[in-house]
Amino acid sequence: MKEREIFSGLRAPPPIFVRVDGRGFKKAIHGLGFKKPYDRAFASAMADCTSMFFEKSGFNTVLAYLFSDEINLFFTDIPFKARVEKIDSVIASFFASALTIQLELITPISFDTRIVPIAANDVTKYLSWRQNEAWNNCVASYGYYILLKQGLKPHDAAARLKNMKQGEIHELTFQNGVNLGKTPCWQRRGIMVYGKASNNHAANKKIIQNWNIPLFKTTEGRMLIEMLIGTI
Ligand SMILES: Nc1nc2c(ncn2[C@@H]2O[C@H](COP(=O)(O)OP(=O)(O)O)[C@@H](O)[C@H]2O)c(=O)[nH]1
Ligand SMILES: [Mg+2]
Repeated sequence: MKEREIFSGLRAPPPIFVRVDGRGFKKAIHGLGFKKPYDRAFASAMADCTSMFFEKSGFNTVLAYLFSDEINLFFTDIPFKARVEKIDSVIASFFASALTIQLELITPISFDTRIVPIAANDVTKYLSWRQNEAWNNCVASYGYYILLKQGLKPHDAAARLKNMKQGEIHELTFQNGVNLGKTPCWQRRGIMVYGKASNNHAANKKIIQNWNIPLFKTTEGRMLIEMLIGTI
């Protein structure tokens, strides 16, 4: 019967990103009392899960970038002979377990994962794409909750937002007391987690959560990434 395990030979040679996303988190975290659209406690729990991943998963993670319910993990080497089934299932279950611990949940939650092969010199491009998504997400979710506050039904708020240009959403939030450009950096740009070798000893890595990251498309952002992936 072993020969029926027909997917076990599928491999994803590094370098790769693994993108982890909470499944149906709109519903899953509803009722836990998190502030909308952003709650620092939720972001903190996600960042702490990511720190736990660095410390306790046994994976050798180069860097992580997260926002909302999404975590991007970059690897240049991978255990399990890089078997896709192992990578996806172990990482997804690690995060589900970690978040359950962090939030003391009593209802099961799940994450999905996907593997994205990315050459080292395209890491910045990939991260800029995700960071742009974080920013679009920030604009849209503030706009959405302001429309709800104005009395629109969720369905109508979503439809209205779809027809608005970014500039119009900025104007709408501004008129309602939210200057999107002045919202906390972690909401606009996301959060990074990475290891910092202390005492010149790679095994002795201190895990850093950086809540004040640059834009990846700037020189400062590129330099941070290049420093972490060791190309400078
Ligand atoms: N209240 C609250 N909800 C959040 C926060 N961050 C993420 N979420 C929720 O997580 C969802 C993540 O989006 P997405 O993955 O597209 O939708 P999903 O299919 O419901 O997981 C958002 O729509 C929010 O409902 C937060 O800080 N506070
Ligand atoms: Mg999700």
